[in-house]
Amino acid sequence: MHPHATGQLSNLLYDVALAAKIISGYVRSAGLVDVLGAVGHTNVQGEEQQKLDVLANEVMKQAFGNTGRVSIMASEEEAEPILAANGAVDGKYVLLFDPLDGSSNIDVNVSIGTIFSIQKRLSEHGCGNLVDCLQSGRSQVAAGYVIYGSSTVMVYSAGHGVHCFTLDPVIGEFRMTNQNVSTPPIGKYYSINESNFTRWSPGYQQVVRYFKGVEGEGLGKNARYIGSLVADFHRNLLAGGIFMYPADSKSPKGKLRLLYEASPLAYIAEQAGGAASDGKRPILDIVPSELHQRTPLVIGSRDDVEFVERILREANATPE
Ligand code: P6P
Repeated sequence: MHPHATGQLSNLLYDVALAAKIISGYVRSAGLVDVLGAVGHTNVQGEEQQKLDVLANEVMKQAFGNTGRVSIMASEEEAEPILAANGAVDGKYVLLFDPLDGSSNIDVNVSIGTIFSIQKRLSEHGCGNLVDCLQSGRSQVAAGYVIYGSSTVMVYSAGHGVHCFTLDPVIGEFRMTNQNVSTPPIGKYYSINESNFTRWSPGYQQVVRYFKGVEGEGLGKNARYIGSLVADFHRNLLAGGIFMYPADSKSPKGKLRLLYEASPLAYIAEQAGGAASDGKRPILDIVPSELHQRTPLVIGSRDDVEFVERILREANATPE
């Protein structure tokens, strides 16, 4: 497919796999070694940093900072982009990542995950810069996540379908366990934090009434909300479902981050035949203006996303 490929992207994905193995080791030994709990300060997001957050962030920086393949990185845990070390400023790629999403769940042994997005740098030579990081999700060359659940599974796409690899602890390698994942167009599940109901717009309240069967003939969906984005997304990707994190009166721009949460997962969703939107437009079409900007997120089964967008449009068209 790519006769001029140099192999750098393949090697970069192996770097992701290496980082995932190391982080998985820390996650699986949490509780046995002193990696649980908070570090006692907050990150750039204002969220209390967990020890594993810091560890996972350091692992990602180490795994990519010296390979010569990446020129600049952006992490949820870092206020500013991180330039590659050792003069690897000519790396072709930009890496954006959430080193450990869902970390509030770490101490209670709930699945968590690493999310990554790979872009090509725009500037030809010299150091990577912020502009290289602020590209729309549509230009990603690859993206994916690693879920540390009952097993450690790496899910990625490089534009030719979505593929899953499960870490085999016996040989210490990822082995393909699911090829060309296809998300059912209508899902079994809806995932949303219903304790925020009173803060949502009337449109989202109406959507959830439909999903619960309070309105209409009922859409026969089950509520599943783990509170760990990667875990909720992964279940919906495989079984069919929709995840929603609306903007609300507390988070007027939404809670989830565009560059290293919504965009990479939207890339995966679309590659698997699903969809991802901010409620109005495709996530992948959003051109970011800030590194840590947030977005509302509606993601998963294609027809479910279209249904939510329709209800939101109708609600906005109806005078309150
Ligand atoms: P809430 C975890 O903190 C996270 O960033 C995502 O993994 C998860 O989907 C979301 O926040 C949960 O947020 O407000 O429902 O607890």
